[in-house]
Amino acid sequence: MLYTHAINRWDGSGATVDAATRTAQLEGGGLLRLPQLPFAFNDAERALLTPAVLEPGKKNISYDLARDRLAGVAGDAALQSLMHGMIRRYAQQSGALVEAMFPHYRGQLRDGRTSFRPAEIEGRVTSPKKDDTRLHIDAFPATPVQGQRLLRVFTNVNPNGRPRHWRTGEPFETVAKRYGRQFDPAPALQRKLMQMLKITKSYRTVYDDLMLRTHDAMKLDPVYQKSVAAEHIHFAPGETWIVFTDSVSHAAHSGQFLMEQTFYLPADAMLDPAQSPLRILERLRGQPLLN
Ligand SMILES: O=C(O)CCC(=O)C(=O)O
Ligand SMILES: [Fe+2]
Repeated sequence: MLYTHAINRWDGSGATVDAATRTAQLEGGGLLRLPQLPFAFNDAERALLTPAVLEPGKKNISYDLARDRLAGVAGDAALQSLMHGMIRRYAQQSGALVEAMFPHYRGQLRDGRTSFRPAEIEGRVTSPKKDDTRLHIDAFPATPVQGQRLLRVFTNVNPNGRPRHWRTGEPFETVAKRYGRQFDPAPALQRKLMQMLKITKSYRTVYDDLMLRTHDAMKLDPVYQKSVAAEHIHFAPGETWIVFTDSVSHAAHSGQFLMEQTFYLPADAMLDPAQSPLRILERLRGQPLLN
């Protein structure tokens, strides 16, 4: 479901519905679209709008607000500093936005990575599992979330009027019934070893394992990709959108120049934790999954 909101400032003002309604839309698997919330680049920062700012082999520039660390930028100190200021501002503004829009989550959201994506998606060659033009739910091999939600804010910053073309697919519970119910997770010892060998940044729980298998199975199933009901969305430059990408099936087909901020939220901090992928999978499989 797509819900359009009139919010037009990063402090959340311009809203026409109350916070509980917004939060319920988000938790129910909705994508909240804010067509009047652009992210402004100043005159100097417009020089950053080129894939030439990427280090060779990288598709994103990434920033860690907690550590104030920028990665993936090719360029001299002046360019690094310009990039740093721009991406840090996006991290702070998107943080202020979600705090204002979802007061229920205040104090519970943790900042994840911020990214700037100056490369064109269409025609990019990647391995099937890394191919985000295929419908998927987000789950990352090296970064277990241990049941936490992945809340993400995106803004199209394309300077040439080009939209970002997405598709969104079926609800999480339907995806989970199709895939997440059938897998046997890897043994705990193997997952423990992956942590010890630093293949994963923390312990990959059964939940993380099942989410990753679901992510891979979706992407590796060409019949599913072709036949599943999905809605096309074209986000114009100047639009911002917010979605739980661990539960909302999505694919990004084309577009260039995007800002993105990830937040982690404990499942139990939701208004309705029963709608979290963790609780849905636990219910379908009849067992706790954070082991
Ligand atoms: O780059 C995009 O538009 C979205 C790609 C994607 O699947 C994601 O960031 O989770
Ligand atoms: Fe994704």
